[in-house]
Amino acid sequence: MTTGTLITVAPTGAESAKAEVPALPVTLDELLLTAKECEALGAAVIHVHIRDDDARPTLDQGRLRETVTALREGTDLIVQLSSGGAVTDPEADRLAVLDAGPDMASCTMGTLNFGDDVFLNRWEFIVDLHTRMQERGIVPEYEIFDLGHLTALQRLLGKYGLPAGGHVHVDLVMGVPGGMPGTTSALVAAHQALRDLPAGTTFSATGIGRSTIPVMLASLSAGGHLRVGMEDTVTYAKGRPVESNMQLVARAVGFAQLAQRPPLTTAEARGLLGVPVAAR
Ligand code: KMH
Ligand code: ZN
Repeated sequence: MTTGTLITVAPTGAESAKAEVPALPVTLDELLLTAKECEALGAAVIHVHIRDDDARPTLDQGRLRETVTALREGTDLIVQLSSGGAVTDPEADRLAVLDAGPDMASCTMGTLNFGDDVFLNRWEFIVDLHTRMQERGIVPEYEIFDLGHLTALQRLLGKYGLPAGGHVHVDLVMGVPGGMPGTTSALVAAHQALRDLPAGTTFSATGIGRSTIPVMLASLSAGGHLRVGMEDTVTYAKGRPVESNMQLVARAVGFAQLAQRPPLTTAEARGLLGVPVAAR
């Protein structure tokens, strides 16, 4: 059954430099303002990477906790912390992200070349993330950068059981150099592979860079949801830098409405993803 559209905003990421992308929200105040404005436009989930005082990516535990608290106090968004961090982050720091007590955390389902770098996600590390999230009632979003990551997820769920909340939600991150391309045919292939996952599995999709729009349209037509934001897209159109995350969320909301699948409210998103209100 086709539902409304879950819109996730990924406002910051770990890859873009503030000096090159001045509109990137990097301070807590900037992040909070972005979160409030994106929620007002129709986002229901925020996928969070944080920065230090020099705007460099960090997994500092104090800052993560402060960020979760501020987002909870200032918005009704589902707070999803990135456990992916930056490609240079050690596994221990990435696991410790869960200690900040988010509603959700990302869980990348395999290793891949990530541009000129390697984004390392060993099997044992994935199992650790999955089982710790089960124990703590943190709902995962499984990040799928390549088709084989869906096979790894099938194996993970078969061996270790369903995630907290009982619902499986994946995010197709498409167009990373080293992962699957951001094309309709790749999305259709991933969509078909979802049949091997538990009934009711839902998916979002995001296309990096210029694959943003094709992936958004393909996802909507396949019954999928949307992730947008400056983590993935810093150019709005040829020669036009993104002005703000709100600009990207507004575009996604417009496309979702055109598809007659309007944005889910935060309450509806909690129901879909199995994120309890009580956890807040
Ligand atoms: N920054 C990437 C290396 C995630 O947030 O879980 C990893 C990433 C995925 O963005
Ligand atoms: Zn991320």
